[in-house]
Amino acid sequence: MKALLLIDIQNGFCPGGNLPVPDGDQVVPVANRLIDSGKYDMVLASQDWHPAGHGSFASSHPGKKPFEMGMLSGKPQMMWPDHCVQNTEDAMLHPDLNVDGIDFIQQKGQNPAVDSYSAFRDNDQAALTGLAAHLRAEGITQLDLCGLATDYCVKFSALDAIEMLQGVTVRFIEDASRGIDPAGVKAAINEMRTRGVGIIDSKEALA
Ligand code: VGL
Ligand code: ZN
Repeated sequence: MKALLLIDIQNGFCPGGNLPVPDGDQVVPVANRLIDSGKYDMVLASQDWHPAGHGSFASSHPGKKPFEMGMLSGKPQMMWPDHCVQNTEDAMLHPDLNVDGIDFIQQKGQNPAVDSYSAFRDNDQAALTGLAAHLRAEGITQLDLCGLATDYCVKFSALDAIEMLQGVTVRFIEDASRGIDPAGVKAAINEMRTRGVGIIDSKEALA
């Protein structure tokens, strides 16, 4: 059972969105080729889905500017611009993404007191989204991940998949992903590789 997990391919993380990842929209045609390939038994997507006034937003912390560090529930937290607020255009999956080919959407980031980069659990690791249980119940043996952003939500999802889905082969599809910070992307790929994530490109995934 092979599954494809598309991370946060949303307007908010594409050019014109509130937290744009450079060239974020360029993952869409690659993701569509993967979705349409017939190589996957199941296609899943995550969707960053914050309530207005979420605690990861700089605007929720008087005096804080976006991309500064702040604190959230006693822990260091990157202060993000307001993004992916529930039921806004910014939170919608990219309009060119083949959503008809997606079997399951996992929303995350609803708790205003904690951020959730991973599609599997909140950053404090307290609350699970239920995605791991769903994938286990489906009996998946291989999970390929890609999307936005490599240095945040893709990385944390891949590392959680390694930890929470024992025995499942986890692979990161590099050319179907983009990151916020080039140095962060390099470090994220090294960390994923060190922790047992396979680093591949879409050509290999489609082979
Ligand atoms: C993400 C920052 C804040 C992501 C989500 O999808 O990588 N990054 N929320
Ligand atoms: Zn977010």
